Amino acid sequence: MPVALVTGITGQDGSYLAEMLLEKGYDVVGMVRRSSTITFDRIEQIQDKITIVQGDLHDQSSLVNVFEEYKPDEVYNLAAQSFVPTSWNQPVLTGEVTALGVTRMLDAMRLVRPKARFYQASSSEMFGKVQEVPQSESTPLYPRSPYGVAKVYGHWITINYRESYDMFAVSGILFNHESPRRGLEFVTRKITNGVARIKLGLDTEIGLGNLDSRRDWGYAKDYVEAMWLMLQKDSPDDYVIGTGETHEVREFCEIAFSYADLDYKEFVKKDERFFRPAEVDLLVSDPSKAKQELGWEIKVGFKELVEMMVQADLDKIKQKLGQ
Ligand code: NAP
Ligand code: G4F
Repeated sequence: MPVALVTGITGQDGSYLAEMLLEKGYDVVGMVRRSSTITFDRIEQIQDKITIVQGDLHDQSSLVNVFEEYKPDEVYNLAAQSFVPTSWNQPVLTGEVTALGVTRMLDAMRLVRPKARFYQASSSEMFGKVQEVPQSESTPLYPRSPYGVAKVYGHWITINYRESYDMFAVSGILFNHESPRRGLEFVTRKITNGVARIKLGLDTEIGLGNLDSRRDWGYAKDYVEAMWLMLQKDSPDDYVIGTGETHEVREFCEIAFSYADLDYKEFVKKDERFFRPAEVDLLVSDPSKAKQELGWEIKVGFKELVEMMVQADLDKIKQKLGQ
C-alpha cells in the first residue's frame, strides 16, 4: 500500500484528506505537534485506522525522523499557522511555520525520500490586492498580510526545489474552502455557529468586521480531491483550485440567517476589532487549468455549502443541549 504523510492532519483539510486517502487504500501517517491537551476532534472517527506521529514544522530533526521511519510515497504539507488576523499579532511565528516550515519539509524529503511526491498548501491570499480578475496560475502575486507573505515564500520554495533538485513538488493555490469542520474563528463558521446559537436562544447577536469583502468559497471535501489529483499527474505542476464564483460576506450572512428563518440585519453588529490592517477585497478564481488537466470539478455549490454548515451547527448544539 502506498504511504501518505499528512502534516496538519488535525486541521479541517487534513481530516478530510486522511479520510479520502484511507478510502483509496493508502497507509496514512498523520504528523501532529505535541500539545498539553489532545486536539483530535476532527480525526476521532479514523484514529484507529491511521498512524499518528509527533513532529513540528519548527523542528528539522523531527521531520527527518518521520521521513526515515515511515518512508512516505506522497507528502501533503497542510500544516500552517493558517488564521490571517493572527499573522499580524504573531508575524515571526507565522513566518517560521507557514514559510520556513515548508523548506524544512522539502529539505527533509530531499535528504531522505527525494523520489516522493510533495504537495504544498498554497493560498489565494497570495493574490491579495488582486492584479487581475479572475485570478489564475499566471496572475502576479501581491500578498496583504504576514500570512500571505509567508505563503508566497512557501509557494516559491516549492517551485525552487522542483527546479533545483528535480523533485516532484507541486503547489496547489486553493481559494477559501469551508465545511462543518472549519475552525470557529473563520468568518463562515463564525456566522453559521452564531446563527445556530441565536436560533436556539443561546446568543442575541454576532459581531463582524468587513461585510463587503468578497471570497470564492467552496466545500473542503471537494478541494482535498484536487490535492490528490495533482500528485497523480505524470509531471509536477501548479494549479488554482476554486469555484469561479465570488460572494460578499454579507451574502453569506443573508443565506445563513434566512435558512434559520431569521433576518441577518437584526443580529449582525459591526465590530471594529474584526477589521484588518490591510484587507483582501476580492478573490475569484479561474480554475480552468485544473478542470482541463485534472478533470476536477466542484460538487457542492455556495448556497448548499452555507446551508449544510448552518444545519450541522444546529445539530451539534442541539445534541449538546440534549434536544
Ligand atoms: P487548519 O484547520 O488551521 O489546520 C492547520 C493545521 O496545522 C492543524 O492541524 C495544526 O495543528 C497544524 N499546525 C500548526 N502549526 C504547526 C506546527 N508548528 N507544526 C505542525 N503542525 C502545525 O487549516 P486548514 O483550513 O485545514 O488548511 C490547511 C492548509 O491549507 C493550511 O496550510 C492553510 O494555510 C492552507 N489553506 C487553507 C485554505 C482554506 O480556505 N481552508 C485555503 C488555502 C490554503 P493543531 O491542530 O495542533 O493546531
Ligand atoms: O474567514 P476568513 O478569516 O478567511 P481569509 O482571511 O479569507 O483566510 C482563509 O482563506 C485563505 C484562502 O484565501 C486561507 F489561505 C487562509 O488560511 C484562511 O483559511 O475571512 C474572510 C473575510 C475577510 O475579508 C475578513 O475581513 O471575512 C472578513 N470578515 C468580516 N468579519 C471576518 C469577520 N473574518 C473573520 N475571521 N472574522 C470576522 O468577524
